[in-house]
Amino acid sequence: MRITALAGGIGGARFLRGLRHHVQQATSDPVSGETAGTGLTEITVIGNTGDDIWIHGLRVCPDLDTVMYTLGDGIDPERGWGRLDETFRAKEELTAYGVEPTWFGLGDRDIGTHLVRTTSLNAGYPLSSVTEALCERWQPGVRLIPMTDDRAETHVIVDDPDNPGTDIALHFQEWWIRYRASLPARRFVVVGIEEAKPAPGVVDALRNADVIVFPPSNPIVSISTILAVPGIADEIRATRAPVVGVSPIISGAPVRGMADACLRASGIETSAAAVAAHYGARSSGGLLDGWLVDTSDAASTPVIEQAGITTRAVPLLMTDLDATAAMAAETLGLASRLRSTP
Ligand code: FO1
Repeated sequence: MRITALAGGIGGARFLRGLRHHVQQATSDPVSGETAGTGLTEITVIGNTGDDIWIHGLRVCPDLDTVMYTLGDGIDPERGWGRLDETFRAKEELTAYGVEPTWFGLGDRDIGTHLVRTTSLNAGYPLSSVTEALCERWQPGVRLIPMTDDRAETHVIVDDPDNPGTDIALHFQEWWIRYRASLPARRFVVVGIEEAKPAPGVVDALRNADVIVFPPSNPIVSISTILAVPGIADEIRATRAPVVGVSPIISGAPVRGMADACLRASGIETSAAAVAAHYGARSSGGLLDGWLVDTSDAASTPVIEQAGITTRAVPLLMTDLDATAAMAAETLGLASRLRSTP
């Protein structure tokens, strides 16, 4: 059984940990229902690279690292990003020298990952090969592939705080970390996305999946950025696999992060139904066959179903591993029902 998931950072990584746990626990195949042992269930994760940034000459890939560290048990669980037992001595030294950016939390252990990645990239290895090599250490239990090996960097167009009335482009990380997404974003621009190609393995993972999952990642700067890589959305529209998404919005608000600021900038209401509509129903040219909303949003089920997306209201708060494993079970259960209905 092949499961392919698109993923951004913290929310997506937490969901994937539950998905992996559920699949490992399943006595029978989670989608086909065949008894265990009749076929290993593989999980392929297509990771967002729009958040990637050069910091002090190092290539930092926040969403890839968050998935790798979370599934490899190296993540700082409180922050949700960066390394467990982290120190920031190098950052303190850089700040003492007055070297910008001082707003980016670059941890000493994390620098180890960025040094290996940067050295490998400079030696000519593509990001997908470098990610595979880094995962050799972390053994995340999934195959993690960047959405593209090409440059595709999310920038945010905002009103210049130092010169109101003129637009400037900030790297997503500066908008997200330095300004906490407080500067109203006019729009997002993923620099280089038009020329980007799906990384090796991405098309195959979509074309040959038995189920495709959109975890509760940021729908704009994570999932939609992956979908913006030419070819990826079309592969999802054409695949035989059921496509099931999990709402990142519960009772009109994101549980963590600032997805509402991103949705607002894109003119999308912050609701489970609006995010489903943003992805669209595959039966009418969009991407989703199924959608999970939290029980608190059960009332929105009829309007989403009317749009052609089979919807289930289940608990979506990722409070612990059992909760996220239960969400994963509901996701695969819905996919299974969608597979068996013509
Ligand atoms: N997020 C913050 O809120 N503050 C930081 O200083 C910060 C540093 C950082 C370093 C490495 C990394 O992989 C992630 C980091 N993040 C930080 C999180 C990051 O901005 C977000 O996880 C994603 O880019 C959005 O999903």
